Amino acid sequence: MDLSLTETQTMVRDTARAYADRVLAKRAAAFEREGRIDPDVLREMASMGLMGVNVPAALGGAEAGATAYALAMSEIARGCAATAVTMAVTNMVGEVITSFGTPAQRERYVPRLTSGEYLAGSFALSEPEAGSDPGAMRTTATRHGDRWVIRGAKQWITSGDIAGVFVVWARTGGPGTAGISCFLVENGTPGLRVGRHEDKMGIRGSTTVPLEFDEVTVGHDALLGVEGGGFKVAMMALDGGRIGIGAQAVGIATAALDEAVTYAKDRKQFGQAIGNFQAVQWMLADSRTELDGARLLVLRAAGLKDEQRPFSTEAAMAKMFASEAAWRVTNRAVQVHGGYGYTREFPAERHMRDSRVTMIYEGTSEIQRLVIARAMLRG
Ligand code: COS
Repeated sequence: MDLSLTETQTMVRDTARAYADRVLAKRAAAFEREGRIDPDVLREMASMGLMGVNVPAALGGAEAGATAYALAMSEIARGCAATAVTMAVTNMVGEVITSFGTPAQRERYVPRLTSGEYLAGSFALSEPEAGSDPGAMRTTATRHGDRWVIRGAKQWITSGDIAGVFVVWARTGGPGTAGISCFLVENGTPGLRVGRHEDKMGIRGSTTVPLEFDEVTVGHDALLGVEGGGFKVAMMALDGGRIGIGAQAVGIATAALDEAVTYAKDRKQFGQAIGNFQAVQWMLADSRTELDGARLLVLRAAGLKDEQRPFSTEAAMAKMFASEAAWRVTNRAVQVHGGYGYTREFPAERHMRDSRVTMIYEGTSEIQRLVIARAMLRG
């Protein structure tokens, strides 16, 4: 098994790593305090190819593949988890339009996402009554001649206030997953109303908003993929998205563990560095091992995606394991810091709060287990 990286993968990782160290790690606490990410940061990331890592160069992407994307995602998350999720969803939107869009849709939207002309893309699937079960969505799109009228509400929409384009799922047919279609809706379309920011536990620099669709009218050319095929578009996009969230969890945990190691070497109690105590060493050793396991699962899923082999189950395993490992690793990092870990003086508590959502968004850990078990039992 060859775990070495290609020249392109190394270059993309190193670009993201340098930017995380030079800019993001220093500004993450301020982004959290202000509840927003500096738009110039998002534009700079686009100019470095980070908003379309796995998108063709012809559409402005880096065309570097899924593994390079996962590596870059971990590095950006190591610097700032909120910036990383903005990048994750924007990349996912760029990829889904590239995969399912018509040539006109691709040319209209993808270069705007990859260039930073749009600060972000948004993925509008979840609803107040349809989170883990998107097949129960109530938002509808009704055809009137050559136009579609969208009515309903979406919830938990990452970057919904700054996105240039939304991928929106709505019911165009009967009940269940087969009655769902997917549309591209531009920001500023009349009737699309953005609600107030959610007051979240973590990733507070990334905005999360509800959306209301009050007779939002779009042309027939806004349909992404085939009528009734929207649910599969969502599932396939989420398969790739889950690699990104697994990679984000790895990045957050890496930051927390690095800080725990530094602290364990510096902090003295009972006349010596606390890193000399076995109780602390075991926490560090467990964290390092779990983190490497998480990283390998993420890279395996990304590698399968690069080889265009099935990766749905592997992506679910990577996301579930990495997000749960990140929770344990960040929790231990707080513990190593003792009383200081519980204060905002050290970033350990932010990493712990930031990591928590990776067990929830783009499919809860419970949904990942369901995906994994179903595939086993089906086989
Ligand atoms: N790729 C392609 N197609 C897929 C797929 C995938 N990964 N997963 C399911 N499908 C297809 C199925 O093959 C099925 O097709 P047919 O009707 O042609 O047989 C269709 O989609 C419906 O699948 P299924 O019956 O399994 O749907 P369920 O309603 O049981 O839902 C889960 C399956 C639970 C996996 C899905 O609802 C899910 O992922 N939920 C979590 C949603 C989520 O992540 N939300 C977060 C939003 S973004 S923050």
